[in-house]
Amino acid sequence: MARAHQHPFLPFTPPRLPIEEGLQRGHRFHELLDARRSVRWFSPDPVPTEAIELAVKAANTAPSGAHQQPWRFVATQNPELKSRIRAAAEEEEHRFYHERDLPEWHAALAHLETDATKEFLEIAPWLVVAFAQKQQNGRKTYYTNESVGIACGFFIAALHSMGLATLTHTPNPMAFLTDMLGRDGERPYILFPIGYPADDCEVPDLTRKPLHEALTFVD
Ligand code: IYR
Repeated sequence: MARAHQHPFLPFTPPRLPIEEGLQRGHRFHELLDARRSVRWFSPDPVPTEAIELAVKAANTAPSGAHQQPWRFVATQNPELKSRIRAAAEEEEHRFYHERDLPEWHAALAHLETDATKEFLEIAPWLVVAFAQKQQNGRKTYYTNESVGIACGFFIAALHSMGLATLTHTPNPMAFLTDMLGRDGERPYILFPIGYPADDCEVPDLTRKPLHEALTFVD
């Protein structure tokens, strides 16, 4: 079909997979993702820079509002910077756990046994912060949170595919990361400690909600 365009378009005709092969891949992909867990006990073993680059390359393929790609991933393995980030995060978390009156939130979290101590921020070899760009060169971005959220999902999946673990850590509030990482005008979205799980890593005994609670078909 010859469509008239005002902007450049390209043919997009990826090979169609046989149905069975597509389903097999879907099963394998689910199996891969189902083995992922959020980790709070990391090994200090180093992780190559290339793994971080690959995960951000995967994140950078995410769909975004108006294709504005309103994300910036800032990565560090600098021990001094990591310990400053830990100190600032723990200060916020101390207020969150011990000073703010948030009984319902605290009750909802109890089963994770989290507290204000965030030693993983120093132990994990990498910290990566995803920032959201509400503006780019003075112009508003659209669906910023959705776009950065999707990119972070791809990022997490890519890390997992490389055998790496992470945590979607959101110290509350986390504006201190904007200054510490020099990202003026960008909003910290998620702080990811990244590494291999520690040999004695444990995770809460959680189950995924059943498919029928996650999916509704409507005729
Ligand atoms: N930011 C705190 C609290 C916290 C909040 C949620 I929602 C969690 O799923 C887990 C923790 C912390 O990191 O401990």
